[in-house]
Amino acid sequence: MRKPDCGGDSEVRASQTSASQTSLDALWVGSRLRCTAADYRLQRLRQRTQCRNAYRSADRSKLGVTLERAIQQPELQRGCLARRPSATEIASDLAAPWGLIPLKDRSFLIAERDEGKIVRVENGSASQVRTIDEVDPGGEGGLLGLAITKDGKTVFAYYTAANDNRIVSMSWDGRELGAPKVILRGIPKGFIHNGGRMVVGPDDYLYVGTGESGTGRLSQNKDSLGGKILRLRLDGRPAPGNPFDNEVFSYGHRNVQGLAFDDQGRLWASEFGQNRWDELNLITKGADYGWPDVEGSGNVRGMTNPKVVWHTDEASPSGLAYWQNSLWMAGLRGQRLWEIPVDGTKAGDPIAHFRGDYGRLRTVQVAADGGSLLLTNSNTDGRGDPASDDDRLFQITR
Ligand SMILES: [Ca+2]
Repeated sequence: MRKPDCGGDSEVRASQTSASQTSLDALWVGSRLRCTAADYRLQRLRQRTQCRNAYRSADRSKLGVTLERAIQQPELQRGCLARRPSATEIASDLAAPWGLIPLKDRSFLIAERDEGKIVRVENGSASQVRTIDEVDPGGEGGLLGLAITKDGKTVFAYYTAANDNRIVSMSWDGRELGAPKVILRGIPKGFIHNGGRMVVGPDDYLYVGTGESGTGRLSQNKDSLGGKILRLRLDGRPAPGNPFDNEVFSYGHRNVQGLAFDDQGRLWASEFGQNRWDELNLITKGADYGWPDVEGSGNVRGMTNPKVVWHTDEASPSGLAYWQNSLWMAGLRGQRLWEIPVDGTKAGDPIAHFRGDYGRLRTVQVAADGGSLLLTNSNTDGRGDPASDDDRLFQITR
């Protein structure tokens, strides 16, 4: 761990000062680092990279929220920490939002998991545009991911039905969603691990993250749609060139709820671990990502290791987006937005943002104009501790 340069006179007595204390003199405490937040004043850390390195190394050493709070002080936000994102609430009182489509007119389509409803959020208020009657919510299932074609005319929805998980397509004219048409059925359904994330790739195919529905052996069964990333034509048929002559694009996954393409067209996926290791994977056609034989990294021939792993209490990742040369991953149990800098096929040290500020975080997407991120929390999903105005949609800028 690199030690931040706190200056020669910074060996200040540490104490158990509350994280909520607003004074810049608030002390933050670590087992190896002892200095005051004041040491982070801009005159001491003028170099942005130096400051970011200090922050990262402190974060990695698990010094806790106190340092983060200190860094959020207004005086410190200017200058070196101007790279820290900020969140603005743009809608509230959503019900377990899951899929999210940012539209060009700055409105949003949002899937409400347990209601089976797709709502449009416009100027801060939500109105219903479609209910999908077949949705059979329960556990982690319900109306999950949404995706839209590049021409903006077709919307896809992934949901849990009575006996399976399904994908439908609907026409979209900017006001109304047409009748849903099932384009794929037979994705294994479970009380847990239903996957559900979808994205239309740069190749105009629909990529779908699924879950093994609580039955680990499905992940290695190439004839099962569970525990996979699927690649489909927009009418639901397997994409040409798929490795196993079916819908499967990659396998050995446990529960994929995050998919994002980077600016070079590489596909990244976030995946829930079981007890120890959540994963960020770089996805290649036909590769085996290890589950259920390996959780996290292992040295098993023929199995692909993740690029980054987290303890499950720090992440439990759902949504994933690529923005400003980083991947952004929403943590449910981890209650933070992870930023993972990307350099080619390499993933750098993750940086935590908004730790605990908004509770469980479900979905993160790039805005239609690319200028910001959209983020939802998920405290009304039965596992959270909702505030009176949860769940909410935030715009993230920096
Ligand atoms: Ca794996």
